[in-house]
Amino acid sequence: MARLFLGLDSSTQSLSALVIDLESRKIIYAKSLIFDEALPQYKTRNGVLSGRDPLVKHSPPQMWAEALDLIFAQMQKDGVVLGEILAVGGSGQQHGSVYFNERAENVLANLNPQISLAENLHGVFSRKTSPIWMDSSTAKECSEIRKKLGGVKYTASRTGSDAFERFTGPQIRKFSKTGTDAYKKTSGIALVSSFMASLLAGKIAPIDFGDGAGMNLMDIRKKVWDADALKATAPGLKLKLPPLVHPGRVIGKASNYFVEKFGLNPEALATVWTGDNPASVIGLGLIKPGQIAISLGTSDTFFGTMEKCQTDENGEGHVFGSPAGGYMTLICFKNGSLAREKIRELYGIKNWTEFGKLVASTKPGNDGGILLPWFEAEIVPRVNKPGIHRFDLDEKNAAANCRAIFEAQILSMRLHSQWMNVSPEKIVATGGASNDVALLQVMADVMNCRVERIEISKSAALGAALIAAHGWLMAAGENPKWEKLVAGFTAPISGSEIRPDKKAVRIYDSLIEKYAACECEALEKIAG
Ligand code: XUL
Repeated sequence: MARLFLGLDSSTQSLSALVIDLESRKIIYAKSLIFDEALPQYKTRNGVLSGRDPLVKHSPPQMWAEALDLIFAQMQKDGVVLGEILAVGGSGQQHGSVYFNERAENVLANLNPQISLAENLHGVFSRKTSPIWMDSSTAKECSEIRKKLGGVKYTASRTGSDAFERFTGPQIRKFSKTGTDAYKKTSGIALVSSFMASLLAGKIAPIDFGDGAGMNLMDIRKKVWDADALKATAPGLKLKLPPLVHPGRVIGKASNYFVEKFGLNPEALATVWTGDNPASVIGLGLIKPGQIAISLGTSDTFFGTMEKCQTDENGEGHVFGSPAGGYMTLICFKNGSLAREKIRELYGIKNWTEFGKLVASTKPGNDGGILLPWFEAEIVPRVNKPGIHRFDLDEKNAAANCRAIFEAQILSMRLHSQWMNVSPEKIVATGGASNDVALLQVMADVMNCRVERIEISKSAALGAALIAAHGWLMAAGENPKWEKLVAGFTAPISGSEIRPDKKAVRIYDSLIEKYAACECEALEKIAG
């Protein structure tokens, strides 16, 4: 008999639903709904409201709720057997926050299936819009919190990350300073993940260790709210936050709203949601320490699992709780695909095949030529003044510059992930640029480990479904092993494995020092 679990992923631009059958180990349904297209009345662009201040990025929480109605209706229309779903879980874009007033609890407990979720939620928000992870308007609040917590190193070792502009604590602090009355009227603060879980469960849902770690409010080692961080952030904050728990834990039965309206199984369990990155760790099958994923997108992200909590003294990387127990790390490099494209444009190279040919015509190590491709302000290392820097590299040599950008990006990942103390056993490459074999070969050689490709598009929703299945099995008294649970769902693309070349590995082992020195020199020059 089939055992079905539903995973939802509420991301910046869309809401995705994915159903797995644990028995046949198959994804039996996957669909996404793009906010801008399906809900134009909210007037978002890529899921985000445009305001006067370009640093401020908010989204309407009613839109996320309305999308939940639409995706359930779509599943019903597509014949998904909602009456057989055993548990529903989910993931949300990290760091975004939703603000409830005292009416919320009662409204959630009595959701009326005759009207929409958005209508049900009318009048429960103490803040109309939700700041999201793209918001970078809280630099002042970050430095205030960091100062109160004793600096970068201490903030990172305490909460898993230095105070970052997109993190929830600084967003809450800004709200408490600028909208004092509305802050006072706020009785509950949710993350995007726990907000969506609250709708499913019909009660205020807990926040999980994975997403909770992206707030600068959780003690990363003890996994409880950190009293000093709460105090440094906003008055009376403890009372506004739900408990912190393990992702996938059962909250209770799913709200009757979904049973009556869409025919969801009345016995279906609502489980605790997590952030999209912790969910992707599961959806990509990164269960054992040393399993790393590199997502090559607009920005490049380096993430993976870690057994013991190890934080970054320089405050560049993040540590979150992993749904599989232990920890996960995440390092975000802003100059990813956009920087690669800039080099392609700069040298008038037609396409990526041509680009790859030029890279292949040069030698690993590029005869010592180094490029620092900070076309945009960079997060890691922190660079506020964009610019590109060349060392022993002829600007006119197109082929050498093509190799140089690939090498710089991967050498930077190696250098800036050293604090994790994890030697990668395998790297899973995902995202648009992971089709590029030349780039993956540089990755295998610089990192000295095998690289496999995997299709990322639904990894967060898949992870969410697997986390829900884990929670359901735990509640049923079983103790499922994560490796067994993900088996079959997270296979790499067949024939995609790339192995390191021993000679090239030796070259990069010595080049890393020169790369680090070049970075220091450029950073000093920028600092003036
Ligand atoms: C992670 C982060 C983003 C969002 C995107 O720290 O800010 O990856 O989670 O949804």
